[in-house]
Amino acid sequence: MAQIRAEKQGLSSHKKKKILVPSSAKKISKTSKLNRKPQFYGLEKELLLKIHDLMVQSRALEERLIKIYKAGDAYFWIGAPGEEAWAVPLGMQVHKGRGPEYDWLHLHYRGTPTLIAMGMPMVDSIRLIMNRATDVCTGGRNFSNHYCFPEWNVAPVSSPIEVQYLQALGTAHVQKRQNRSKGVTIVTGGDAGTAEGDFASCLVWASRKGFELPMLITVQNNRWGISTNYEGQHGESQISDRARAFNMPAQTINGNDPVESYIKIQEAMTYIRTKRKPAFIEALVSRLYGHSSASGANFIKDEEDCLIRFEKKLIEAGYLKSAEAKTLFENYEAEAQKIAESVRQEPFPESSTLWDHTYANHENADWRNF
Ligand SMILES: Cc1ncc(C[n+]2csc(CCOP(=O)(O)OP(=O)(O)O)c2C)c(N)n1
Ligand SMILES: [Mg+2]
Repeated sequence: MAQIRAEKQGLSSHKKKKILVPSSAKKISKTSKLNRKPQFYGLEKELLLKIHDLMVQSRALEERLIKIYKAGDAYFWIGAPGEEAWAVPLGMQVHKGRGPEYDWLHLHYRGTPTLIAMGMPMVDSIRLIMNRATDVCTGGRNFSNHYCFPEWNVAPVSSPIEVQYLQALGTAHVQKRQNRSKGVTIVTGGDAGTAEGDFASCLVWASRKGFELPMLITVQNNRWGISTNYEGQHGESQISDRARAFNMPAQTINGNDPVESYIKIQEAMTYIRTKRKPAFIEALVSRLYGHSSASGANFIKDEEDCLIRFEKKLIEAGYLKSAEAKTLFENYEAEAQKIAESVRQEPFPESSTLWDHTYANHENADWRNF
């Protein structure tokens, strides 16, 4: 699929972005063994192919979610095609489990690649968008990409943007206080959302001297907030400049490059796990299908496609054949289609379950009980 799209787009028309060479990666590449290719900064072939596989799976799933919406089998789609090169390496480096000893995730509505990398089965995402009672995240009550996995410390995704930056302070605070493990808190969100006070409060509370919090604070900058573009909205040169003012290591990276993402996340995670202090990453990403179904969910051909970019590199390095990449996509696509057909037969939630898991004053929030 990615190849087909590459031909349609014409690879030469890709936006030229400056690729930052990871600082520690330079050192790694000097010691490269024979089976390592210098352009991958020491990452092994096996790891690269794993990243690619997860990116393909996530893309095939997201494109299926869009088809489900367009076929009338869902009310709304929002998701992450175009963020895989950032979000897959993130998910691969999560120490997953339940409780403060493990990493906590406060994701926004573009978390599919991270969860696929953590091992989420595609069916979970499909049941969620199709609002089936079998949806393990919300019982069929929320939008696509609004995940919730208590067993992996994945907090419920919130539709109001940016509130996750405050909620993340809570789990990071517990992790700091307990100081028993290397568990960290990860928070993600978009560029436009950084205009909200929650983002500023997060930087303030994460960085107080003597009580710095073990947090990876991230922003996925796709240069859009629905239909408002980045230009004209920011006085700062880079969003990461704001975090730097709070004395935390902060960088802006090419989130369309999974190698750069993997290495930079690894560096930041190591720092946070050992120092128990925050670090910040702004990842420059693409928005391949616009904001959501509200803006049509059509493919935007001017955006750089991280999957095509990565596949090209892997093929040039001799790690992957074009036909293999095509088959991989087709297999995931067929699997997702089959799952969607089967989920269509599953029941919607009963109206009697409407108030389950909602609370007011420690009681079930069904107003009819009050
Ligand atoms: C508090 C709040 N204000 C406004 C909205 C409407 N809204 C939904 S997404 C969005 C744009 C967010 O843009 P950005 O933070 O850059 O994330 P992106 O969608 O680009 O990934 C807005 C304004 C909302 N959901 N919540
Ligand atoms: Mg944005």
